[in-house]
Amino acid sequence: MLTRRAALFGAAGVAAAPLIATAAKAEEAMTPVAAPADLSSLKRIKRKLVAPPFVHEHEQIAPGKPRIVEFEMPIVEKEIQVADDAWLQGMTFNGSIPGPLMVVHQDDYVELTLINPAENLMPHNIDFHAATGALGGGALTLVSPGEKTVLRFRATRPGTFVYHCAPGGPMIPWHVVSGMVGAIMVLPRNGLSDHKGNPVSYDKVFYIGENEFYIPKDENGNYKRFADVADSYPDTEEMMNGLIPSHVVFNGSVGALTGENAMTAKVGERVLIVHSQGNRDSRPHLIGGHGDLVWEAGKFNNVPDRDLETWFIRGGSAGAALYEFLQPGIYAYVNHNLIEAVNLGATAHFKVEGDWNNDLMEQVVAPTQIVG
Ligand SMILES: [Cu+2]
Repeated sequence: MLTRRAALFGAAGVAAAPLIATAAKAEEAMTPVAAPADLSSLKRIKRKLVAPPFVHEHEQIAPGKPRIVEFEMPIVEKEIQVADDAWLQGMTFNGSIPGPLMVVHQDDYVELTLINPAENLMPHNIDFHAATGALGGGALTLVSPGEKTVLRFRATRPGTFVYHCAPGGPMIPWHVVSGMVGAIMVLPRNGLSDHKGNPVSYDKVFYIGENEFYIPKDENGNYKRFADVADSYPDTEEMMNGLIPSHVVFNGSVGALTGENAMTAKVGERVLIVHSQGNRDSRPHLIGGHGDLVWEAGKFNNVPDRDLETWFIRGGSAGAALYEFLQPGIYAYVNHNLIEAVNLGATAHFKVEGDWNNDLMEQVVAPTQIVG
């Protein structure tokens, strides 16, 4: 049985996973010693992050030379209701699951102030898959409750990339499956290009973060509810190690993007859907629609796939799909493991307005009784 202290500081975890802990420590020991970069000639811009599926204001084509783009993110530990009968002791970037989508252009500098408020219990950090060196910034950003830090990195590669908390040992998967994962989109300076290299733009962008949760049940079959994150750790870890999630959801809870919370679009609008999964593979599918252009691995230097029915999101990555809606209606956007979509929660809705096109589809005879 793990003590609360062991859960807090990862002591038991270090013993359980010596290789991971050693690897992390080796990197952490390499403190950068070079002189600070002089970026005083660069313009700065502050971006205010917004909760997914929405995305902060940004230009698709970079308006000038590379800039320093400033973001500020508090880490929030809080209980989150993830279904009618289930609660998660969540750990979040900026208070949302997933963390907010950050948008910059290639060769911009991302300058993040990461804040771990004193009321939190856990040390946290951030590993940007878009960044180079020092565990993606993880080795330079470990903050205990009551601390903050500023990390700057140059976004050299265009694409959609995951960021996540990675504080060492078994704390890494636990923090990720507790919600500490988000994404950054690094746009090419001239914006996106299609399969022929021609410019392509989007009318709307939505960010869908898929998370799986491992919420244990009690002897009566009810989901257990815990006092705080540390209290939740031993039982949750046991459930995690079974690798069978209790919930697979988009944007933090069952129904977060369905019904009244559906994403909206109009016929003729091109919608970019960024989809991340920090820990586990997924296979997004838009029922009744397609992916016109899909950067399945999310990296915009690669030629996008066309006309996809379902695309694959590798665990630990974010992909992007562009689709022009051609018919009105409610579209379900699902993880096409349909057990996960329907029974475990991984369904979102798009509500699309506009005129129906009978050339694309028409009900020739409505369902009726067979006579004779
Ligand atoms: Cu964390």
